[in-house]
Amino acid sequence: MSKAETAFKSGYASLIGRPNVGKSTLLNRLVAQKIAAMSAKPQTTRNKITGVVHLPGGQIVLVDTPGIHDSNTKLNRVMVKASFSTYNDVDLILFLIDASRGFSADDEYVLQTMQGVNTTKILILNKIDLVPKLELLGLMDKMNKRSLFEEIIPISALKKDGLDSLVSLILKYLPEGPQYFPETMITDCSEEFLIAEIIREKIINQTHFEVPYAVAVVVEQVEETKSGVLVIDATIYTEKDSQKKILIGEKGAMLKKVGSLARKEIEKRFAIKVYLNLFVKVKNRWRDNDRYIREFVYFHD
Ligand SMILES: Nc1nc2c(ncn2[C@@H]2O[C@H](COP(=O)(O)OP(=O)(O)OP(=O)(O)O)[C@@H](O)[C@H]2O)c(=O)[nH]1
Ligand SMILES: [Mg+2]
Repeated sequence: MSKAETAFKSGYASLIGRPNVGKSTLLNRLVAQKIAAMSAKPQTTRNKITGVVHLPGGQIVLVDTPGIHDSNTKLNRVMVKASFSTYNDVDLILFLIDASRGFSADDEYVLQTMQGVNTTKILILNKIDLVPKLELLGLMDKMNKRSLFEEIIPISALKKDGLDSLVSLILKYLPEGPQYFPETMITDCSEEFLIAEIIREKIINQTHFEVPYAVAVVVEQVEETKSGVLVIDATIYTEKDSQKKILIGEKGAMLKKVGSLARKEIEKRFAIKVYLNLFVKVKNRWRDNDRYIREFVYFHD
C-alpha cells in the first residue's frame, strides 16, 4: 500500500447553514450519540458544539453551529458570530441546505457571508427523503452549474441515507494529521452544558410562539449521592411573567412534563438514576444583556 492510503487523516469540519436545515441532526447521526439539541423550530442551536467521529483511518472533528439568520436581539448576533468564527478556523465547511426547499434566498444569504473565505466547501443537500428523485437531480444540476462548491452530496440525516458516502467524502478532503481527541471522547462539551441542552430541547418541543426563544437553562449543581443518584438543580430563565406562567403550567403540569422527559433522557445518556429539580425565573430582556447572555448561554466555556 502507498503512504497516502495508510496515513491517518484528521481535521475540523463545521456544519453551516440557515436554521432548521438539519445540522444538529447530522452531527448526532455522525457521532452516533445525541449531543446537540434538535427541534422542528428554527434557532435551536446557540453554541458551537463539537462532535468527534472516530474512524479506523482518521478522525473528523465536527463543529455544529447556530443557524445563520437575520438578527434581532444581541443573543442572535452572538449566535451568528459564533458560526462565522468557524469559517477560517476549519479545514472544511459543510454547507447544509434543506433540499425540499431548493437553494432558497436564505441559503443565498448564508453563501454571501462566505465571500472571500477560501476554506473548501462541500454542499450537503439534506432531507432528500422529502424530495422526488427528478426534482433532486434538477437541484444538483443547477448547483453544479454554479460551481460554488468542491463537491455536492445528497443525504437524509433523519433516515441515515448517504451518511457513509458523506464520511468518506469528508475524509478525502482532510489533511494528514494527529488524533486530536482520545477515542473515548466524542465531545468537549461539559456535563452541565449537555444536561442544560437536554432540558432546553424538551422546553422548545413542548412550548410555542415566543417561549422557546426566550428560554435559557442553567445547570446550577450536579451532585452524586452515596446511593448513586445524580441530583441536578437547574434554573429555567424566561423574559416575562407570562412566559414563566406557561412554563410552570396549570398546577405545574408543564414543568412536570418537561422535567420528566428531560430526566429520562439524562438517565439514559449518563446511565444513572436522576433526580431533577427545576426552578423558573424571570430576567427581563436577558437576550439583550451581555452579562446574562454570557451567564446563560456560554456558561460552559
Ligand atoms: N424529513 C427530514 N427531516 C429532517 C432531516 N434532518 C433533519 N430533519 C428535521 O429538521 C428539523 C430541524 O433539525 P435540526 O437538526 O434541529 O436543524 P438545525 O439545522 O440544527 O437547526 P438550528 O439549530 O435551528 O440552526 C428537525 O425537525 C429534524 O427532525 C432529514 O434528513 N429529513
Ligand atoms: Mg441545530
